Amino acid sequence: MIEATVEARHGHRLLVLTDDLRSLAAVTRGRKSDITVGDRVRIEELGAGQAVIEEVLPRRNRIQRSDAWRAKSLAANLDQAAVVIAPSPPFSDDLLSRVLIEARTQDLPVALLVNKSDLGPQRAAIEPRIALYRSLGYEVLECSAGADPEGTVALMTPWLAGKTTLLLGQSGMGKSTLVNCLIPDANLRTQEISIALASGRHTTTFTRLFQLPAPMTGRIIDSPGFQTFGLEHLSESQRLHAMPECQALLGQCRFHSCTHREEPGCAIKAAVQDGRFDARRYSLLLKLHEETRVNAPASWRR
Ligand SMILES: Nc1nc2c(ncn2[C@@H]2O[C@H](COP(=O)(O)OP(=O)(O)O)[C@@H](O)[C@H]2O)c(=O)[nH]1
Ligand SMILES: [Mg+2]
Repeated sequence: MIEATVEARHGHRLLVLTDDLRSLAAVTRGRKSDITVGDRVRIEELGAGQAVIEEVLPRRNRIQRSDAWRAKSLAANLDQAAVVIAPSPPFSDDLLSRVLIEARTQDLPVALLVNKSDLGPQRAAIEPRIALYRSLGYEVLECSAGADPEGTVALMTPWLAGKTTLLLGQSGMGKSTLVNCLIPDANLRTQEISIALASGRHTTTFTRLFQLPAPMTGRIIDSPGFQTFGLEHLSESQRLHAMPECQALLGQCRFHSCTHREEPGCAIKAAVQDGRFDARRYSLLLKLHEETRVNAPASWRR
């Protein structure tokens, strides 16, 4: 048996990438329903490009999103993530913040990748919103994957080197354009993956891992654009700890059981009132608490 990495998955059909970079069609032995892209697996090769997954190895980390009913894994065993945003179409601070919170709960370094910086006036208009994330300590990278592919490759190559990076973002931000400028045969490869998984679905609806072509090193995992990003699998405490501006304030409220809503002596509300805590981020914090309180059975939270 040898080890491999899950490259893509559609239902019970998978593709795995061996360490010598052969892509094999694989099925699982037994029910391994939570297997996800980036998982390390032990496989038995059957010949003719086929394999059986015998075992899923323990994962270092995993990015998930959830709704009221279930959590869905996006990818595992990551070194870092980049959230792609752009001046146009409009990006959502709500979605961006949710991804940043999920990444932080997994101790995953995450950067904002601002694409389409060639859109001058529109880029200038979003600067105050980006400055907020910079002030919270997030790394901000900037590129124009469509307008300046060479510059984008030059910027991204050292940042991606030797690492497994998850790319996330709303649709329209330029994620496919970015992947295509880093990996010239990405479209072809995506078609091959679609055929191998016999998904018959639109090619961007599943997550896939790409080995970056030499002289680049590292891997990127491209994921479909999302319109919602539920965090109901996280506890209230996990979410608070994952918001950088909460760090210095946690434990400072008068009441140990403070819910940061109406209680007197709430350190977070005081920080909102004197401008140390951004009011939009405070609204998000309350919204996340509300969603979870209403929806989630605590049983499946990690
Ligand atoms: N102006 C500008 N447009 C871009 C840039 N990168 C991508 N686009 C355009 O943005 C649109 C969405 O890009 P796409 O890669 O499909 O976005 P995805 O949905 O995130 O995969 C396309 O029309 C691209 O041509 C860029 O750097 N500058
Ligand atoms: Mg796309």
